Amino acid sequence: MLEAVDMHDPSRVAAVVGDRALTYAALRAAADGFGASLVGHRRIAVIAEPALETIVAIVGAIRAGVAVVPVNPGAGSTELEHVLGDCHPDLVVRPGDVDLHASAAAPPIGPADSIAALVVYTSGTTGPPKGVVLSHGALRANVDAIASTWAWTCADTVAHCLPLFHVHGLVLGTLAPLRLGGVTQHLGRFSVDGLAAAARSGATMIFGVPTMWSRVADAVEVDPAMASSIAAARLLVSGSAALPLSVHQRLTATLGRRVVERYGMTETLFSTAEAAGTAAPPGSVGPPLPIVELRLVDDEGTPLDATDAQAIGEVQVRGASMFDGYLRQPEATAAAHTADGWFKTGDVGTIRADGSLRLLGRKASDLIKSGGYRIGAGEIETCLLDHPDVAEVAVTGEPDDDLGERIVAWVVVRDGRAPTSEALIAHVGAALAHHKRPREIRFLAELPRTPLGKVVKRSLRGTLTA
Ligand code: MCA
Ligand code: AMP
Repeated sequence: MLEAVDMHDPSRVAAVVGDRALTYAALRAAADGFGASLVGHRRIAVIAEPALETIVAIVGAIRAGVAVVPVNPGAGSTELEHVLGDCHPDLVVRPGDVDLHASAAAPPIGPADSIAALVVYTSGTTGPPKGVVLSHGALRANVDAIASTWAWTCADTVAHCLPLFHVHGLVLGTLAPLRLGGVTQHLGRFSVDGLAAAARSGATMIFGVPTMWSRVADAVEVDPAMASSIAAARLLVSGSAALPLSVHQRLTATLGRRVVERYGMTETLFSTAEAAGTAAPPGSVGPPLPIVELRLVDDEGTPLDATDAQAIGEVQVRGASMFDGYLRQPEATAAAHTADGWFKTGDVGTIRADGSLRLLGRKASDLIKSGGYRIGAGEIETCLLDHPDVAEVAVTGEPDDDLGERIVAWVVVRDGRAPTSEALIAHVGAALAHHKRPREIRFLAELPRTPLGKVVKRSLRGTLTA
């Protein structure tokens, strides 16, 4: 997947994080120096701070054929223990462990396509996060397909401020430009100023989640100079969650440019993308990439007529960029696929007459998308039930203008206890990741339940406006 790094112009800048940069020659030397230290290792965990050292460690390991588990640097104790206990890394690497001046005698021999390159942890509806195993071949096929859709070449610089522990920031924002010989520029922390400055200094592509684009819309509407800087990039891309129509329209009006959408999932990598310069109606996430087969099925799993633009069903995907399975979880892997090998995304959509996909929602209401992060309600419920003051809990994702959905925890406290919201939010933050903290705690005397005892989350939502 990253053998191509050897072929790129050594004097060209490869990676920029904040105000530090590495050329291809420096990246290759440091990455292969690091990779050479991993002899005998199968899998390493990398605490994925946005830093050049993180990029060097990940590139070095991947080039050496050692799988990388990128870990959220803000992971709390329970989450970290789970991830490290589940993937058994041979080594846990932090940025301070990586020497940017290391070097290796010779480049490693390119690993086979079938070897695991990444294991990315992501939430499901129940239980703790699962490790999604992605091979070199899947990454290569996916990057090359999306590059052809976007006419993405070594002349492009991608600017972004996405986390490096999910595939949006890591695969699309970082590894793809390095495979293609272009530049990956990470701003460290999200800021609209930073994105505008990057575009002024030559960034040609800007990648973000809808929450970022919504904040860009707020900023550019009151700052025409910032608007023209951002509009100078040739491709503005939104993904990881639905871009609200209003944000799409505001950006088009202010920038004079359309933000294009693409759709993906940790398990499938990127499945659809609008081509640069297309004029599809807002809400379209584009047609399937050339290597992706996509279909809709009804509730019984029967495929729907692909030419029927009215048909609504679950999106199923297969092709060369699919994951190998959930790490050490063959049952979960099998349950996520049909007998004939289609991956069940859980997303619901329609296919327009022009072949592009339009997403309408998800089958499971227990998966929350907040700020572009995928969060399982069950993981937060389990965590809150560990708190001594909590008797019962239900977690939901409520509509939110900025985040898409915000996490709300509905809590019944134990008799005689009176925890504060802050204490419960801090409890989740210490155990899980910061973005899994509920934004709001609602205390209730009891949870609405069916006669069989199942919580009726829909009725909880009704009480928000009451
Ligand atoms: C947040 N804060 C809180 C709480 N939550 N304080 C108290 N209680 C809470 N519950 C604090 C934060 O710590 C922060 O404080 C401040 O409030 C603002 O937080 P927030 O609104 O979350 O803003 P943010 O921290 O700037 O984050 C927004 C973000 C972030 C930058 C958009 O959500 C993000 O990076 N999202 C990207 C997710 C992503 O990459 N997903 C891709 C998955 P302070 O300022 O003091 O720190 S891959 C995928 O989906 C597929 C494959 C695909 O298709 O891409
Ligand atoms: P994750 O595995 O964190 O990558 O989350 C994948 C999920 O994000 C998908 O199953 C979708 O529900 C959602 N998603 C990704 N891209 C888009 C998009 N462009 N529009 C709507 N939802 C999206």
